[in-house]
Amino acid sequence: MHVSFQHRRQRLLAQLGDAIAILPTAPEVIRNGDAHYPYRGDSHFLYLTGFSEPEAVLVLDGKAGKALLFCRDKNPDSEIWDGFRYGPAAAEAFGFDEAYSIVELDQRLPPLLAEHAALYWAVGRDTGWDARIAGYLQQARQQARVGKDAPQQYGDLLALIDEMRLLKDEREIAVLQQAGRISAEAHVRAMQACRPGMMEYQIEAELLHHFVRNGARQPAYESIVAGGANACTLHYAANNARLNDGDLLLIDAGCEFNGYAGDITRTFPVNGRFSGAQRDVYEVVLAAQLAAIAAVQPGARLDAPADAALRVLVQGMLDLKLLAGSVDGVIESGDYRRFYMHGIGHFIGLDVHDVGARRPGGPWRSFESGMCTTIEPGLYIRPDDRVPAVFHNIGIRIEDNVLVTDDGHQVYTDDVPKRIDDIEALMKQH
Ligand SMILES: [Mn+2]
Repeated sequence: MHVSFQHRRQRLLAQLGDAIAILPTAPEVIRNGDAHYPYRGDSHFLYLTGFSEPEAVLVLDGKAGKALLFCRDKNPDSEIWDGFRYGPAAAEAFGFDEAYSIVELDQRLPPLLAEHAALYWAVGRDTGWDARIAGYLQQARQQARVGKDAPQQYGDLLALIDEMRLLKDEREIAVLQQAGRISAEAHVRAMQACRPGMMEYQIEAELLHHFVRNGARQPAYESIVAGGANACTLHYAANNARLNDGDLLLIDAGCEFNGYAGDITRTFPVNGRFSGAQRDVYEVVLAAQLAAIAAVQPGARLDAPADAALRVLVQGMLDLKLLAGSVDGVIESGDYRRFYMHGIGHFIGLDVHDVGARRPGGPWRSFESGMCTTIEPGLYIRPDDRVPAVFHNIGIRIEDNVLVTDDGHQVYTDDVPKRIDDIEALMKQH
């Protein structure tokens, strides 16, 4: 299993040439008192190591072509309380060339830096490591007086890793698909459980239940379970209102499975039947989503899905009399932002909003096989005298996760229905 992590480190080492790179994982974070938030390692670190313990640092020695891990020591007393630690035996288990105790980092790093002319790290991320690395550099320069060089060139390590993470490898695709499958099943469970009178958090519980049961201990982000008007709050997270007969329910939720995120949104009627007005708005959003997904093709520009969705959404806004004018005029003026005020989607991977420059150096880049993106148009109609009252408080978003393949794309979150007939049929069974 560690072969793919080794392979990624080798690919990065090849780019580093004679440089050295330092990559710490994320710190543990106190929630309150002496209780911690559930620990989650740094995504870049996890991508290159698969090593999920805190207090660990990866060092890539470009000159020697070696990957070194600094990690917590074995500690029988601590392990009684907090569980197993690999200790430096992690070297063999995870395929590092060498592994050392984290307490040796301060002493081993300066002489190692003194061997290299260039240094890469996560420059300027405000993690405390800028200052720490400045200290190591100072010591390395002092050692340079006795006949060694210290790094004189510095680079942003994350920019290199971001480019790698942008194109998912086979192992990542398999894990993403599993995260997508579990997330989709959880949405099905939520649709089946939903009844008028329930609380939003009771539906959230259905989602979390399915995630955890399937080995995804955490959601990839705070679940949005938004009934009725709450759906018009884009990042609604209170999840504590009652679900009313006749309202829609918007759920934006996905699990994190083996470090990888799922991110699905569905909107469906609390009572299982769309009203006429809900149906009209829903069909516009669904048509926009399908048009955007169709535009996800290798070689197509990254902004093609946004353009495709926007034209459909704006035509729908005109047809529903939310706005007046022409499609081009409304796009030009930006008036559509009253009802559609976010982007079409984002890359997805280890981070739910995953890394990767969309316009490196200016022009849009194109889709390539192995990229993974969400497609999530929406319409949010707050009460407004200028808008037919029948549409007030309708908020609809439909989101799927899409993998770019060699000859097109694959929507791998479609185990949960999104066509009106299919949603109503599923909810009718329950
Ligand atoms: Mn999303």
